[in-house]
Amino acid sequence: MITSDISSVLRHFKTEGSHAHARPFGSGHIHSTWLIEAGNKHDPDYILQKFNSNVFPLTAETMNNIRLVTGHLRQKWGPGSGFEVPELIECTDGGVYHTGSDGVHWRLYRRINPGISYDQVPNENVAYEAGKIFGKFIAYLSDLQPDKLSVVIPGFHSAELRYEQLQTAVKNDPAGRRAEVEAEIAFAGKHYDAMLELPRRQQSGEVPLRVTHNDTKLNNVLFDDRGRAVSVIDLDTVMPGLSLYDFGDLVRTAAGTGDEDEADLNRIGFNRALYKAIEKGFLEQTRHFLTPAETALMPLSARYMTWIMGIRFLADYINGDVYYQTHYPGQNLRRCRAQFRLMETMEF
Ligand code: ADP
Ligand code: GN1
Ligand code: MG
Repeated sequence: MITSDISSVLRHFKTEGSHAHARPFGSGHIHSTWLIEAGNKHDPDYILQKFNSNVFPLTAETMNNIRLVTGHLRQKWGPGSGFEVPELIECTDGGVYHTGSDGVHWRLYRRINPGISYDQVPNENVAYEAGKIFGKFIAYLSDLQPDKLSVVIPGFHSAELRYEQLQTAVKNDPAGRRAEVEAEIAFAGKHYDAMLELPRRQQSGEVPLRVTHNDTKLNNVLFDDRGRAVSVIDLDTVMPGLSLYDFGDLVRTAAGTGDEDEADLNRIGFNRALYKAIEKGFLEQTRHFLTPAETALMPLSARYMTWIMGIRFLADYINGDVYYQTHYPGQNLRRCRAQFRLMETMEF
């Protein structure tokens, strides 16, 4: 079944075939996503997204970044390469997104099929493949000048900015939740100085700005049914960044045990073999151009990104769950606690 609302959005895109079903899809925290299944098995399926302009207010710039990056990747990751570049479907008016009369933005991708995604890593091969495809992603974009891309979320992975945002949340305490999370606020503060090592090494020039993905969680990689990573999706945050952000966030999501919102903290642990598999895949693609500091700081980057995500979930909990999609009360706090436990268990 397809509701009339979804049908009327789809009408603005140049699609092929008929559409039989639409159902909520994936486990992203930002956009609302539906899988649009074709009426006939020879026709393509699509991925429809209601774009979150609260998180990405620079919609045109964000979509333009995606166009630039997919265009660049397509030159190297073309047909026959075994990789699939996400493909935006053009609108009937020639644009790459449709704005409804209520101001809501929509976009449509061709579905990468089967396009298997994992919220938790099932084995070392998946960890290795994910490391390799994100390494390849940075390598293939290394000849695209970072300043060609718009900075769509300034300070996205800045420890200073994220810590300041946490302090603002704590000070204003808009949802009256502060007293409940004093231990987590203290944990965030205890590690702040150590995290500043990364921005310091960036300022010194030892760690360069590159075009990076910046949202390299494991479920932003799609796999085929033989366990090969075939695509990198969720390109909204591709902008100037550090290779270490990409490596670190992948380790956060693919080298640990337990869900991102695991309630039983005893189930959270860091798996060094998975870490090594990610590192192997990533370095195979990048070691020839990474600077010595980028390689040396890889373990720190895993702690850094896990800390950043922990404090972002914490700030959102204190703010009353206004940023991330949540499915039950207290989910952001659970996510925060799980990140902090993971960070504590990381040994390299
Ligand atoms: P969010 O920013 O909310 O995480 P994503 O762009 O990651 O949104 O999409 C959410 C989910 O939809 C993904 O985790 C994936 O399962 C699925 N998905 C997105 N784009 C595609 C695509 N082109 N082909 C197949 N699945 C996709
Ligand atoms: C969000 O879009 P998604 O679910 O892949 C977030 C990331 C966080 C992640 C935590 C734009 O990613 O920064 O790491 O949740 N994306 C944005 O799971 O804030
Ligand atoms: Mg995603």
